[in-house]
Amino acid sequence: AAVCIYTEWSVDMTKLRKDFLWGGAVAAHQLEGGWQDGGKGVSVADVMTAGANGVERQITDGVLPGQNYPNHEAIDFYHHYKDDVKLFADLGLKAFRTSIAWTRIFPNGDEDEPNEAGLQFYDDLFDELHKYGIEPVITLSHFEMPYHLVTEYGGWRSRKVIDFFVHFATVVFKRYKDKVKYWMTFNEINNQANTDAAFALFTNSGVKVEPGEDAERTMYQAAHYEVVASALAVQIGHQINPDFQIGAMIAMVPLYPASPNPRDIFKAERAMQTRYWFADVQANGAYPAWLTQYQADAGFDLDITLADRDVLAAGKVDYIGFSYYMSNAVKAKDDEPDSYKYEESKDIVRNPTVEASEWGWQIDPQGLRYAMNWFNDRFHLPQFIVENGFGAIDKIDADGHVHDDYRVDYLRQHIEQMKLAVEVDGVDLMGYTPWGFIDLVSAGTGQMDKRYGFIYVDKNDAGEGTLKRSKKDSFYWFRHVIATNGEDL
Ligand code: BGP
Repeated sequence: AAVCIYTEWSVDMTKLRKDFLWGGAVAAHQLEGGWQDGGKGVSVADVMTAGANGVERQITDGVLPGQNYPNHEAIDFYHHYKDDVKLFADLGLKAFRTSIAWTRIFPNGDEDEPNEAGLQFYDDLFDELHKYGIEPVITLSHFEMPYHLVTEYGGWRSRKVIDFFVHFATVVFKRYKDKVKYWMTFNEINNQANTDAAFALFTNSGVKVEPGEDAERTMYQAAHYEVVASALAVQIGHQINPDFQIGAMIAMVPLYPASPNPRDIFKAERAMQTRYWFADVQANGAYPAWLTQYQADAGFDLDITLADRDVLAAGKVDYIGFSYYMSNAVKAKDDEPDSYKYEESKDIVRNPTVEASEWGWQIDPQGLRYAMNWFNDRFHLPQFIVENGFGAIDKIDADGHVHDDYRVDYLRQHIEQMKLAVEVDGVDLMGYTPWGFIDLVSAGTGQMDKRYGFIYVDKNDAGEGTLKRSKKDSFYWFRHVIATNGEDL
C-alpha cells in the first residue's frame, strides 16, 4: 500500500530579516561639499545652477560658483563627517548609503592613476562607519560623472566611457573590498527614459542633446553603454570579492492606467516597459523583445555588438535597489496609433484618488507594495529600498524644534506597506534607507529648503546658516522603529 508520509512543514511568516539594514541614504554631491578639496575634479553636478520651488535645475556650461549655490558647499559633510557619523550611530543606523564621488578618485575621469587623497577620504569615512557597526552601501555613479568626460568625450554617448567607468569601479572595488559589501552601479539609471527632461538625460548620462538631434536615439545609445558598463562592473566586482552584493538602482514610479479603458491599460503597460527595461537588462541579462523590435522599427541602428550581449548576460545584478516616492497615472492619447509609445511629458495625468506634495509628487503608500510585488514577480530577486522620503519646507517652532509629523506619517504608511510586501507577499527585502535623512541639497531643484531629514541642518536656499545639526521629531520616531525592527511604528 502506498505509504503516506505527512511531512510537517511550517511556512513561517516571513518577517523582516534579523540583519535587516535599517539605514539612511544620501549622495556625495548633495551633502559633501569640499567640491575642490583633496584634488577633487569638477563633476556634472557642479555645473548645474540651483533651481527653486520645484523649478528644475539648468545645465550651466562651465563652472559658475556663484550660480551653483548651494551645491558646492552643501552641508560640508566632507569636514563634518566624524560628528555626523556619531549622530547616525545615535539614530541607530545599521547602514549608510552614499556615493563615492567619481571626481574624488579620478578628477577628470580619464586618468590612469587614481587620486590618493580621494581614496583616503572614503577609507576614513568607511572606518568611521565601521567604528559604530554601520554598513556602507555604496553607489558608484550618482549624477556625478566627471565633467571632463562630458566635454572631451560627450559623456555616455561614447563607448570609451565604459572603460573609464570600469577602471573607476575596479579601483574602488579593490581598495574597499574588505570595508564595503553592498554596492550599486548607476543611481536611477532609468530616469533618462524621460527624454523630454534635459535634466534627467544630463545628470544620468552627461548628454546634452544638440538642436535637431534625436534625443530618444541618443538616450538608447547612451543607456546601452551604461548597462554594458554596469554588467562589466558586476562581473569584476564578483571576481574581486565573491561576497559583494551589487545591485541595479531604479527610480520606481508605478504608472497606473487612468481608466479601465483597454487603451489606457495598454498605455500603462507600455509606460512601465519603457521606464523599467533598464531593470530587465540588468536583472535578466538581455533586452526585452518589445524594445529590440521597437529600436529596429525606429531605425535607430544602435552600436550594440554580440560581445555586448554576452557581457549583459554574464553581468546580472544580485538585487533590485530602487527609490520610491510616488506613483503616476497615464492615459492613451485619443489619436494614439496602435503601435503606442510612452511619452512622459504627454501621457501622465493627475491621479484624483491620491494627494500630492507641494512639488506635485503623488503620495501613494500602497504603490510601494504594488512596486515590490511587480519587481518580485518579474525578477525573483532580493530587493533593497534605497530611497523613500517626504520633501517639505520644514518650520522651526517657537520651541526651536521641527515637529515633522507629516514626515513621520508618510514614512509610517510606507513602512506598513513595505512590511505587508514582506510578511504577506513574500518579498525578500534586504533593507530600507530613507532618502536625505540628514537635510541636504535637492537634486531636482538645488534647494536646501526642500528637506527630507530627521536631522535638521541650519542652512537655507540663500546660503545663510551655521550648518548646525539638530534632531527633528522624526529622529526619535525612526530611532524607535529601528530599535523594534519595525514592529512599533
Ligand atoms: C532621486 C535622487 C536623489 C534625491 C531624490 C529626491 O531622484 O536619486 O538624489 O535627490 O530624488 O529628489 P529631490 O532631491 O529632487 O527632491
